[in-house]
Amino acid sequence: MTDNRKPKQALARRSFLQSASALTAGTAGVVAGAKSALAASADPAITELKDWNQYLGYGVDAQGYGVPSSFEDKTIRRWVPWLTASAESSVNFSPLYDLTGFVTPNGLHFERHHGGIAEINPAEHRLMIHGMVEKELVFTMDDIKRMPSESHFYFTECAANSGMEWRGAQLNSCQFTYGMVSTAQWTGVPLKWLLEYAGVKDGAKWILAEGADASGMTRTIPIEKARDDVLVAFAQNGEAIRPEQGYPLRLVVPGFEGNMSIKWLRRIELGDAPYMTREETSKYTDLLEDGRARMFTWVQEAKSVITNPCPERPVNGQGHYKIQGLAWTGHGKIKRVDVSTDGGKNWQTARLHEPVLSKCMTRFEIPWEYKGGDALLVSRAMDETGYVQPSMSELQAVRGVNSIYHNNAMQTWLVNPSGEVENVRLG
Ligand SMILES: Nc1nc2c(c(=O)[nH]1)N[C@H]1C(S)=C(S)[C@@H](COP(=O)(O)O)O[C@H]1N2
Ligand SMILES: [Mo]
Repeated sequence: MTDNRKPKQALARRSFLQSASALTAGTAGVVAGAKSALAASADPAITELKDWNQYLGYGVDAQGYGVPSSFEDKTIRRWVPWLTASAESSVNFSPLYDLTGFVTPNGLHFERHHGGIAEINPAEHRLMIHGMVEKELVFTMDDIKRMPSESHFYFTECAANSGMEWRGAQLNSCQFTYGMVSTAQWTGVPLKWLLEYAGVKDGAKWILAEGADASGMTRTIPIEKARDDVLVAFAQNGEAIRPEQGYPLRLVVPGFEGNMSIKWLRRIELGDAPYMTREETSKYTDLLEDGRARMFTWVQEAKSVITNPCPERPVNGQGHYKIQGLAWTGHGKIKRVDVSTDGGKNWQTARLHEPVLSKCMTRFEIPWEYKGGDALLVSRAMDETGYVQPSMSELQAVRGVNSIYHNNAMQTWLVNPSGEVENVRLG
């Protein structure tokens, strides 16, 4: 992997045992709950001298771009080959249970493409603004980067996240049922400034955004939203947007269904009526019981999921754990998350990790003692508008069971006596 490996040389042994025992004393309260704390003298991880403590490590990274520890090679995106016809029009799900905080590392952000990942040379990329504007504009990437910019943390969730679960628990997996949501710090130029340069003509009510990929993805966005918080982003978590996230330029439409955040953005047209594209008529509509379909259901409503424990992260015997997970809402900030361990009979309010940001994922956490037997873990998010995440039966009462999109119902994980965790439906 690296080409600057040197023969290993013995180093003097560092005196690290003292600091190890000081650490144990400092965390005694927490450790008291641990199942079996080995005495230091009986623990080979402490008593045996390891290679990494005796020999020089590798030199500075010769490849120029760091990668995670080789011990973390199971922390990866995964896809379900039978779910879609091809890898070019597919989904790669984020491993939510291996993440901490609320930022999704760039290599683990979920991916959803309709025509594969476009490989765009930024020198040949342009953004055109035309239609009902005073002057039509064409921007190079250099033009965009010279303009004033802003950085914001926003979640992106595909409207089809948890879409397989409408009629009952399907996949026994947190990754495949919830992994189409991710959060990044996006840097770019607020779209409202570009629209100001162009001069919006009276009567312009809608914008059409179009991607430069093979799918030529197009979506209509109301002008009020375009003039609010939409970003024309060129960076993601401090570096250029990754190819799979829309390099070199994408739209970020905070709080709205992910489909509207057009990647590989090349064109914005202003008009006086919605454009009724495929992605907002045939797709991304919600078929109701009476045969009518809801359209333009943009906002991703409050939703939460327990990421640990979960089917991929079972419980290892009785004892003290923390239940943690993620909550988000397209309407602003998460106000509260309640957690139940008995299927919703009793609830406790979880602690939210700061900062709690608008239209961004929020991490919640609560201590839990598993006393054996069956436990039914549920989380319920509430947002700053007072909206409370519904149960599946409440959601089905208004939407029926034909929908694919916008399933934000509460999720239940059943912890069974062996410690395994199962995806179950409580109603
Ligand atoms: N040009 C273009 N933009 C696109 C798509 C696409 O296929 N092409 N997929 C959309 C969908 S359905 C979603 S959910 C989000 C996913 O963004 P991500 O791949 O960065 O997670 O991008 C949206 N933008
Ligand atoms: Mo999507």
